[in-house]
Amino acid sequence: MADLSAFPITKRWPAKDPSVIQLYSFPTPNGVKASIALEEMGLAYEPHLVTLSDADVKSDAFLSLNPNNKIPAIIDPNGPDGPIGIFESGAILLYLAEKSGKFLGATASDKAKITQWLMFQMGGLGPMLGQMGFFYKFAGKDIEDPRPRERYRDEAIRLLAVLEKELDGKDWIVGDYSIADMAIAPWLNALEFYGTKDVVGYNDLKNVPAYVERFFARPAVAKAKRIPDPS
Ligand SMILES: N[C@@H](CCC(=O)N[C@@H](CS)C(=O)NCC(=O)O)C(=O)O
Repeated sequence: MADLSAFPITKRWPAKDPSVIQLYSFPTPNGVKASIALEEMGLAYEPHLVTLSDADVKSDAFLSLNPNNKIPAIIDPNGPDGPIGIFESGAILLYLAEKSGKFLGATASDKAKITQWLMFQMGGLGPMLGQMGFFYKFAGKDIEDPRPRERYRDEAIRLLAVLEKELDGKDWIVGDYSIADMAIAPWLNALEFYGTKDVVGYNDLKNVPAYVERFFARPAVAKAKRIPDPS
């Protein structure tokens, strides 16, 4: 039986089965990337609900696994050299894809392209849409100066146009479904939550909405999008 006692987080969120991957998350676009990957790859795991309140993500227990106080994070008791903790959703996707041998492309070129689009999400799509959400739905909406709102709106529109073009004639962003899709599609879905679909002209697009629908119709995705159960 794996011993996870070296990870202080397991005191606050105890592992029922320490022999399987421990997931610490909340079902946001970044959080569900990890649960979607675990479900799609058929890896055994145990989800723990870590809310976005300071009492959870900024607790000493959570910071011991992710000093950057953000979900998702995992512990793999069966890492390459023994138990390993990992944070940053993109790093988790790459790690799980390498571990399972799935969704990272069949060739070195596919792998490079999948990594490229994963980075596009991590460095562009996610941060820009997240900031747009702040300025349209959350505290930023009360700021009178329209420039931050317009800046993130315009960047979101530009990024959506990039994806609309890339997805022309394709079901998935690279080849036959990959961790790049697991990163990108949950973020596109966040436009609904932010109430910004009209603002960015989402319904005037063709390929992007069809892609998001295709993604959420996958049984593993439909299941994982509420893991860990927030209720
Ligand atoms: N780059 C990080 C971002 C993760 C992130 O922003 N997580 C948010 C929820 S989507 C969070 O935990 N926020 C809590 C906080 O910042 O206090 C990743 O992709 O894992």
